[in-house]
Amino acid sequence: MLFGDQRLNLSEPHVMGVLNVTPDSFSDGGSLFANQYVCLDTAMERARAMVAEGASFLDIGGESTRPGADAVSAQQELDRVIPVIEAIRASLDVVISVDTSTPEVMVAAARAGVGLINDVRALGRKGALQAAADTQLPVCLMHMQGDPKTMQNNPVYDSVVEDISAYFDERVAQCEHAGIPAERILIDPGFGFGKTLVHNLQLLKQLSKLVNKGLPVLVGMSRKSMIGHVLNRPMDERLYGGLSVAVMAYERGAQIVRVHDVGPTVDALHMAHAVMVSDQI
Ligand code: PT1
Repeated sequence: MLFGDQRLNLSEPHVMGVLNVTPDSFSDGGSLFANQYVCLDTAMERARAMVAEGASFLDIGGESTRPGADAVSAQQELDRVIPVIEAIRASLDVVISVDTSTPEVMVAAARAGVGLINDVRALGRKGALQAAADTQLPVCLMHMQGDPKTMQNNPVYDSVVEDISAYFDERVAQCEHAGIPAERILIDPGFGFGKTLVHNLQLLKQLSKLVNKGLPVLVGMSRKSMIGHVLNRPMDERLYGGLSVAVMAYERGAQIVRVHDVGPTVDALHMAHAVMVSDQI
């Protein structure tokens, strides 16, 4: 699949490293906000480290979307993400993904050289479908029930996997209508976005049903509360749980795994991949 000017072979697993440039990021490991200068320096240090550890993508986000997070202005987001995108683009060989729902940010990030638009609101904001179509970049459509502020109070589904599968059928059709062909669409079930623990576990177990649509699947479970709740571990002790679910997602057909701990995840998926292709040698 072509991400801007970089091509990735999605028959192998890929790791997307999280680079948050928000003051209120949910995971301390990714939060880099202090002041403009320290922020850019620290962000670049993290970016270099994640590329050295084998990340194929770096996902740059200027709006926290963890449960309970507040909204930010478009200008705030632009000020946070564009300098980081430009600096990475100038010095690192990696596909840059912009984690945004804001049309102006999509357009500016595309000009600055990103290869993927990652939108947790699946291009649902006014003007987002058109902005994303205009960039001609691939887009990752993530499923979310509700909005970040309130999504975790009592999420309900008839059947979580069927509901999300139907949601993507409809959303992909709307994207195609707006000028985004299916060849440029990735999907993500949105672990932790308006889902109970049981919803998240069922989604992972039955992830193959989403993979079956034929679109590349991206997942993000790194350090999330679904791991914390099962293991009764705080944020900084969820690595082994995260590696377990990363491998399970890959085995079920997910091609891209969004994580904070790039090096360990690259090793885990590399090992899993060797097993998965062993009968094709
Ligand atoms: C994700 C994702 C994302 N997650 C994509 N983008 C976040 N494509 C940000 C918790 O339950 O999964 N896919 N961008 C981070 N959001 C959350 C959600 C963080 C839930 C934590 C939780 O702890």
